Amino acid sequence: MTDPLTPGSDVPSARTLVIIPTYDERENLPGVVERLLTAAPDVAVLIADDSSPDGTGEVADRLAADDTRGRISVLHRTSKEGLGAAYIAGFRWGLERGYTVLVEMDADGSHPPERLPAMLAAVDAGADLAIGSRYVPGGAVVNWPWRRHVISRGGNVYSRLLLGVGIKDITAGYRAYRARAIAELDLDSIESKGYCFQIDMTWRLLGNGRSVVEVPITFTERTVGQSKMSESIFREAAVNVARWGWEKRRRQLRALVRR
Ligand SMILES: Nc1nc2c(ncn2[C@@H]2O[C@H](COP(=O)(O)OP(=O)(O)OP(=O)(O)O)[C@@H](O)[C@H]2O)c(=O)[nH]1
Ligand SMILES: [Mg+2]
Repeated sequence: MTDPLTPGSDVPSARTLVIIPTYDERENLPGVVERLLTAAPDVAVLIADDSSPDGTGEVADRLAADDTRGRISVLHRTSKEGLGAAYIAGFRWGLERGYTVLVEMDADGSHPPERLPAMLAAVDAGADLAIGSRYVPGGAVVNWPWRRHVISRGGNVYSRLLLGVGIKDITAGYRAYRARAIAELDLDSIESKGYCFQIDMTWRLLGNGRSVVEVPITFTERTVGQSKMSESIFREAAVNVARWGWEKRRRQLRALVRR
């Protein structure tokens, strides 16, 4: 039912929480939050900081204190546990407070906040997950060396082939989820840490029959701060995707034999 005081409050995106995980993003965070709240002034923001040595947590506290509308909260976590764990803590925080859309966004400026309204519109139109995608028509990547293109494209082709799904940018980290689709997951069982977390989440949603759409975005590589991409993050994704693909084939084979 529509709340007469808040136009449009009957759509899921009327209660959106944007979760921004941070580790050493002191220089990037204020600009990203400002762009976000300009592009989408009615969202709430949760900064999930893993006790960054560079003082990002204090920068986040200051941003929260300065926002006269009280839209910004900070989750101070005690140790660096990876992107996946920070998002899971953020999801729990958002679900407990009744948010109906949960958004993942990096703090390094790679994910354009200006595209968030289009992603939220996709969820309001019925999608359970709207992925901000680099690899659908209209999407792009700016400022990547050729090696990063190869790794990212290769990771997507690998995942598409092994998992048998049609999603073009399954590793993307810019996402808007219908909160209900996350609430039905067993969050405790998600162990993926790096960008494998994104594949893991997508795979689980698809397994639950949830709908996924891709909304084109232009991804711009960070210009400030250090990337946290590492070989172990890459390996985690390669091994897990192969395992999930194998488990799927085994299930299909078993079903065939039983017939
Ligand atoms: N809380 C928390 N945030 C993290 C952790 N690792 C990375 N992040 C944040 O997650 C976001 C993505 O990390 P990036 O280093 O940009 O990784 P990436 O986007 O996969 O790699 P690049 O494209 O090279 O930048 C950024 O906002 C990071 O600050 C972590 O262990 N804990
Ligand atoms: Mg990045």
